[in-house]
This record gives sequence, C-alpha cells and structure tokens, in this order.
Amino acid sequence: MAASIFEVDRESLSALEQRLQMPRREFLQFCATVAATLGLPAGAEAAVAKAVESAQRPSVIWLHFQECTGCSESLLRAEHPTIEKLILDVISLDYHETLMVAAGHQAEAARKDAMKAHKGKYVLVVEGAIPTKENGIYCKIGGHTAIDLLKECAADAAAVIAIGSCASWGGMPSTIPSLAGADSSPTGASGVAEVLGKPVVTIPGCPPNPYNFLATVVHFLTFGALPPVDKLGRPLFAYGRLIHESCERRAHFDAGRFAMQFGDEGHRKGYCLYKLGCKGPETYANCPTLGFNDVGESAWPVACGHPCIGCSEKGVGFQKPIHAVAKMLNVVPPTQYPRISEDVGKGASFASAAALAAIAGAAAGGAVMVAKNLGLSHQAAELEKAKDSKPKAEV
Ligand code: FSX
Ligand code: SF4
Ligand code: F3S
Repeated sequence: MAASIFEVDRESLSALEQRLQMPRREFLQFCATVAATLGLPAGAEAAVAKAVESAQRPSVIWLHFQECTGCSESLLRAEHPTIEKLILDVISLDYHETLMVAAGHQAEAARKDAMKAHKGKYVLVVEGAIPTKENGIYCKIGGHTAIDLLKECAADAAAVIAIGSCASWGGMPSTIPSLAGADSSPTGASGVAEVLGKPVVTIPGCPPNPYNFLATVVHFLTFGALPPVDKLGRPLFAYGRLIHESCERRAHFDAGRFAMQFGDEGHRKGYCLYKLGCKGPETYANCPTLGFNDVGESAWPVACGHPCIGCSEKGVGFQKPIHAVAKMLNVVPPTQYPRISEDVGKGASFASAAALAAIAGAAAGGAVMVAKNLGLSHQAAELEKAKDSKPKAEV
C-alpha cells in the first residue's frame, strides 16, 4: 500500500510548524499540491513532506543578468501558502543580488565562500539572459562579464537551473528590433545552455510559475535528482503538454466560436482567442492547469481574456507578433466552423457541413477550408453578421 502523508512523524511536523510558522494543514496541503504538480503517484506527498521537513538545505547561488527580476519577484511575492517561507526554508540562498544585504566586495566574498564551502554540491540558479556580443561587455558585475561569471559558477555546481525565458533561451532581451538589417538582438542575448555549451534544466516563462521552480527544487530534495526533461531542458511535469490541450476555452475552438476583436460579442462570451493571436496551440506550459497567484486555475492570461503570447516558448514569445495567428503544432482543427452567432435555420448545419466536407473530400480541399476558417478572412463577414443580429424592436 502507498505510504500516507499522515505517516509523517507528528513530532517533526510540530518542529516544522514552529520553524516555518505555518499551520501543519497548510504545509501538508502544500506537499500534496507539489506532488500533484510533479505528477507523482498517490502517496508521494509523504515523501515530499519528509524531504522538505528534513531538508538538508542545499546551498543556492542565484545569478542575475539581463532581465527584469520578475522571476524572483513572482517567487517571493506569492501569497498562499507563503511560498517564500518554504523556498527560503528548503534552500540556503547564499548569494542573490536582489535579496542579500551585502553589497560590493562583501557580496563577492559571499559568493566565493559559498562556492568554496559547497564545491560540487551547490545548485546554481540563473535568472536573465547572457549578452554575448562584443565579448559580453553589455552586462558586467563586480568587473566580470556575465559570460565569465556564469562559467565560473557553473564549473563546480551540482545542478544548473535556468529560471525564466531570458535565462532559458534569451527571452525578451533577445528580441530582434524592427530596424533595417537587424538579424539578432543588439547585445546577443543568449540562454544559459547556449553559453555553457551543455544542457541545463530550464523553467521558461516570463515570469515562470513559481510552483514549477519550487516543484523542481523539491524533486531534487526528494529524489536527489532533477526531474525528467524534454530536449529543451524543460521539466516534463510542467511543459509536457501544449496550453491548447488543457485550455478551458478549447471547446469553443473546436466548435468554431472565436472572439474576433477585444470587447466584441465573442470576447465577452469567453470564446476562443485563437484569432486574436493566442499562441496556446504552439506553446508548451501548464498555465491553464496550475494558474498563477495562488487563486486557482482561472488565473492565467487566457482566462483573463488576453491571448497567450507564448512567453515561455522559444521562437514564439517576443519573436512572433502578439496578434499573429499561431501555428497549429499537433492539433488538427475541425474543417467546418459555424459562425459566432447564427440565426436558427440559417447557415451550415452539421449535416450539410459533413456533406460539403465529403464533396470537398480530398485533403487539399480540407486544407483550403482550414486556412480560410482559421485566417482572419471572414472577420468582415462576422462584423456584418454582428450588425445584422443587433436586437430588433419588439413587435
Ligand atoms: Fe526574464 Fe526573469 Fe521575464 Fe523578467 O528575470 S523571464 S524578463 S519576468 O524576470 O528573466
Ligand atoms: Fe485556448 Fe488559445 Fe487554444 Fe483558444 S487557441 S483554445 S484560447 S489555448
Ligand atoms: Fe506565458 Fe502564455 Fe502562460 S503568455 S504565462 S505561456 S499562457
């Protein structure tokens, strides 16, 4: 039988309650949430609780390069349960430029001391992109370029985690300006793996969900290893599925009900945001199932009415225009869509659509229809339709 979370020693739970100043119920809920986020089997929450409760507090060195510090902010500003308490309890944050009191030479000394004391055992977390043009002169800390600092700190690290899209693949600083002739970012902003020339664990997102980072750290504590990742180094528990696969508006996509403009009827009714540029069909992340700000599943960009911009996906976020329609990666859309609002008895019925599809038959015919339906080409018709369907005076 699987171990139960209630088997966790009561005494150690009391000690933990004191240490974290967090009711044990909240702590146990947190362990169950992390175990579920990691996709672990039933009973694994007990192992998570034990690992956190007896945490060896691995030393963490946290570097900041080209970024906005939103990754640290989102991690430390979470409200319920107080994630920062947990994160600061399970790790020993020995160097973090934004949070540490030390400055200048003292800060440099803290980094060197932690690296020496925990050689081969510390976890290196990198936030921000690394500018590589002109030998890295665009980001220097304590007289060293980001390139040199990264290489020096990574050399003796037990694990390297790139947090945020900037550190994962360049993120916002890697945006190519729309200047004539520009084919790369002005500073050559790059991801950690690219600069180190070896794969690292990446937690992309701008900012990433703090639970994805915390769950990765807890996995390291519980199993002594980082979680399984995809070819871009992203933990599969968080980035194994397309957003489009778990989106709550998906039924509208399948039924062909789209918002065509912000504030139109479809938008007000919560229809699919594909035609407003939603990049859910080409972005791998668990935003719809995890949500942000500890308020449940409905707190994420699409639920709030804005298309996903693909902030976590290399080649999509900060690279493709926000309102350009997404590429369908692995989901084939239906070939026939009804209009957003259809009068009874008008337009294509399911049967006639099926007959039409059968006549069109060939894949080529289907592809033309898909292109037509998914493009913005019938926006004008939709607007006309909306005008016609304005409520008429009662008779
Ligand atoms: Fe980048 Fe994180 Fe976006 Fe900001 O720093 S992923 S710009 S949220 O803070 O690195
Ligand atoms: Fe959701 Fe976007 Fe997919 Fe529509 S296109 S179902 S809004 S993820
Ligand atoms: Fe980013 Fe899209 Fe999630 S914009 S936060 S990947 S919904």
